[in-house]
Amino acid sequence: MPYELYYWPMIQGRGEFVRLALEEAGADYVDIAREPDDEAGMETMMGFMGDKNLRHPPFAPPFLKDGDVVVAQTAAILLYLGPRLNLAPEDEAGRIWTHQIQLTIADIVAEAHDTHHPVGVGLYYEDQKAEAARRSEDFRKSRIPKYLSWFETVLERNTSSKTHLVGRAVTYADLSLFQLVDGLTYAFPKATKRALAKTPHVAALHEAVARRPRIAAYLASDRRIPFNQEGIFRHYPELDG
Ligand SMILES: N[C@@H](CCC(=O)N[C@@H](CS)C(=O)NCC(=O)O)C(=O)O
Repeated sequence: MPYELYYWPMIQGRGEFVRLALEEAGADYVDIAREPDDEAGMETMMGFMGDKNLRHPPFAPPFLKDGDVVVAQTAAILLYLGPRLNLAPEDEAGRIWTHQIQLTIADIVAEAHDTHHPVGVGLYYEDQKAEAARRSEDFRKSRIPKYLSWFETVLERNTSSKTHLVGRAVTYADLSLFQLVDGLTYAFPKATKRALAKTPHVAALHEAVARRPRIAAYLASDRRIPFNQEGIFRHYPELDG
């Protein structure tokens, strides 16, 4: 049975962290809302979310279905998939450390989203531009450097490898840090370039993940949705600097 990923079909968004793990592992999976008849896929996804018989209803996409198991929340999905896809350490301490890193990535992803929607998720960007400018200035000057330097420290302190966050083999956390750096570079090219100049291990990890054969093939394929102005990482030139 293939894994079933449920996520919005037009954006990378949070679903991308799951897609990257499935792609790196060469897993058999179906991106339900992106099937050739994507309207039917969307209907299936929305129907699933509204299913009153579901004991564990997802709050929001992404969610993963593996047989009878349904898991939502990006970090929980990766916690579930990690050992199954051989993308997490075998020991419990290593797994919980990988999960902590993923949760920290989830934190900055939420902050990146809030740069363009600081007042309300349901409001247009155009209706919160002044607040977005203030929020982005703080994000650029304080939050991007703080988070990236923490990832740099994690890489420096990994005694087994300087190109992996955990141990000596690739984990889903490495793939997610790649995606975070890719997204920040798209949204805030100037600020991210400055931060990456001070975090060379993070920059090297980003390049190393992009060169992994399955990831490189995925990035070059039409399965990789281009960044756009509907996703989490949006490029508004006025918010960068
Ligand atoms: N903490 C959740 C957040 C899920 C989430 O916010 N999903 C977005 C798309 S990326 C969504 O569809 N939200 C709908 C809503 O919040 O009403 C995760 O990491 O998966």
